[in-house]
Amino acid sequence: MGDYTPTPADKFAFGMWTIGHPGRDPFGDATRPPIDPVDYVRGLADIGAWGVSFHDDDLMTFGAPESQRRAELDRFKKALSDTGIVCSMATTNLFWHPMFKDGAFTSNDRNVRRLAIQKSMRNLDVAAELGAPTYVFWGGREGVESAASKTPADALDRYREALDFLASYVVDQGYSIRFAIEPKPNEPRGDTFLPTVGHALAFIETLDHADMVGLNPEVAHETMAGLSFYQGVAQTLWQGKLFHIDLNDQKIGRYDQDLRFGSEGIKDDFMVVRLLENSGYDGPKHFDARPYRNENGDGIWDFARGCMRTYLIFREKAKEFDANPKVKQALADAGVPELAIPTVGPYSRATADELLAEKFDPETLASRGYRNEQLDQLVIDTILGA
Ligand code: GLT
Ligand code: MN
Ligand code: MN
Repeated sequence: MGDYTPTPADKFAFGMWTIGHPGRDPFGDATRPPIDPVDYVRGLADIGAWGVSFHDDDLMTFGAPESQRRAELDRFKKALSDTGIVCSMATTNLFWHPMFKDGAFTSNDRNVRRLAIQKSMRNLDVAAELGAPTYVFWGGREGVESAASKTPADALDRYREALDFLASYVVDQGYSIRFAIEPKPNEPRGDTFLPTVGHALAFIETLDHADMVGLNPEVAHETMAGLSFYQGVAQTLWQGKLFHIDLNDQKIGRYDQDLRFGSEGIKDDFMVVRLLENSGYDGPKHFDARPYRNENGDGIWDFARGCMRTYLIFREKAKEFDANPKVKQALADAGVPELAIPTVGPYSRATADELLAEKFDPETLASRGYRNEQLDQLVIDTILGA
């Protein structure tokens, strides 16, 4: 058994709003003080993390004079260079200020929409300065409570217009930044546009710079929608669109809980880690979670260490699973390798005729057992260390 101590080579990253979340919720005020961004970056380096991500407003006071914003940014940059923590992702806060109450890129107010694009352009400049390779778009306020309040096709047109404009801005400025859309079904809006991985993947295909745009799926968000995060990430990888990932945890059917990674859906989480490790995914393992509201002091760092530790445990378990001869046999018994064999191959008149002439015995086919119970028990045995 490893000691599960993370190192920067593991590429673990945390958002500025995660470990430092003050514990505010819809029913109660902050339970702990904010952390100075410089202390935050030092803390990340101390626990063996590699990267940090930020919203514009996490670093630079919204609406403050340019000189103040520059000073705030420079302090942060110095903390990065002092510690070696990299800026792994940036994003725009398009949800906190009351002006975004009707949406940002999809607000019915054209001036709010124009401001939202301007705010994103300004922070793309900062992202480029800090070397962030990925820019996330989480449309927190892009949605409705009253379905009649927006024509969905117009909202999607405006969403696309914003992303097309911003992608062209990135190209025009010569930045090496890719976009990652983060789907979420609801909260804070009653219904959100681009609610799931599937909706977002389909939307991306309509964009001018579709090749520059991928996804940032989040465990909690797909789980809220009642979907398997594992299957969502798998299809995202299959489509070459896993540009970033938000790891956390969530009980199904609840509000967005943003729990410590690996603390709830242990089986799906194990499968996700195995998938990421076996897929060659080389991006950040980014934790978008927050400590329990009743933590403070050391407790918030316990939370951060826990996210990474559980990932590393799953990584070791995944290797153990794949190396286990019993698992290899169980995979074969389940027919897993058989699914990798093409069914009919490319179409030709000859392959079509061959298939049409083939005789199948439905009774024989129906009588096959797939030994999935045995295979799944090995997943459980591995996770539980039996
Ligand atoms: C916000 C949200 C997250 C998003 C962040 C990016 S901020 O906390 O809950 O899921 O990833 O804007
Ligand atoms: Mn979330
Ligand atoms: Mn997220």
